Amino acid sequence: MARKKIALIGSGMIGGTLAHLAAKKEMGDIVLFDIAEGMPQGKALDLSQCGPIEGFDAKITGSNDYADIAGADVVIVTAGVPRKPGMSRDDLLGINLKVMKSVGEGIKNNCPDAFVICITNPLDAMVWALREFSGLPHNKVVGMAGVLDSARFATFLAWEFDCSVKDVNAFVLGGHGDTMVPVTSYTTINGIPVNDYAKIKGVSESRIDEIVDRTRKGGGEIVGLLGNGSAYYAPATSAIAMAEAYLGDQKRILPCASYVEGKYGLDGLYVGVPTVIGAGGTEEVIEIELSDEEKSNLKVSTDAVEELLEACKGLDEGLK
Ligand code: A3D
Repeated sequence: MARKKIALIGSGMIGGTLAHLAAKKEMGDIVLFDIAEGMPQGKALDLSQCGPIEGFDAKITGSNDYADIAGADVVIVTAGVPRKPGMSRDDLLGINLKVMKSVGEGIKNNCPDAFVICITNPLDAMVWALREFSGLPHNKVVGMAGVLDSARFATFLAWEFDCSVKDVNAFVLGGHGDTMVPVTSYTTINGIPVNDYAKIKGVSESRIDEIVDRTRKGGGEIVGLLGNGSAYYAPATSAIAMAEAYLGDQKRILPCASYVEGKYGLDGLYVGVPTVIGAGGTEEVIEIELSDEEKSNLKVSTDAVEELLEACKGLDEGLK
């Protein structure tokens, strides 16, 4: 059986980390694409030389030509600019929308059967734009955010309870911004609802609220500390989990920015919801019962995404 082909559009901090992880896991051969000349080729050469030490045979190449992503099975998009301290994700809208146009067209012309995972911010609007520009079906274009946001929530909870991260199943819904909705009613410590476990461990409700707040601002905390650029290790790890779910037809239920039509009272919007990922791409959006407070928090978050999308559609007209 031929090896799978993974195309990484954008070979910066996340792109390079994605390539390393995908090679180590031998997910397939890897093409690093970027507009910066020499950089993807240099990273590909450097990463290839990890092969003899780490024992992988994945072929890694760098390119500035979209023809080289032809026939890719999975495309992960990080092309664009990341945040600088003081910038919100939404500040990136205009610049990254133009980038999504060229990337979408590159995918449409070279690998229209791929499963496409978008990471570029502002995420919920960029995944919508990428779908529009690529013309791929909605079930083959998805955004990575919820896996990362849930991992941040799980990390902070594991630290608080001094328990294994393996036992924390954390759940975050909504847009990838400060209005995201960490859902405590579906968050468990090995099956024990987090609020019950907090009582057992003597952790106050207000402390859980602080952890929820830190999760919402988790990306900004790292931007502030790095001083230049944004998080890349955990974002790359999250997208790799989604790519593996697709390539292995794993039917995992992962929180992703999926196209929601009809469920959660939404009508044609990309936003973070629990999604089954298998060989069919995003195969199903799972609609869960929410409390009134969670519903109203989700509404605030989806309203913010809708507002951003309207701004995006206005700019999009200018690109036609
Ligand atoms: P960075 O290291 O700057 O890499 C981006 C790369 O994109 C650079 O190498 C650029 O040369 C390249 N690029 C720019 N324009 C184009 C183009 N038109 N075609 C191809 N390549 C291009 O950034 P990064 O890897 O740290 O972050 C990438 C994106 O991910 C940014 O938009 C971040 O905001 C976003 N991000 C999202 C999350 C989520 O959870 C959704 C988390 C972290 C970062």
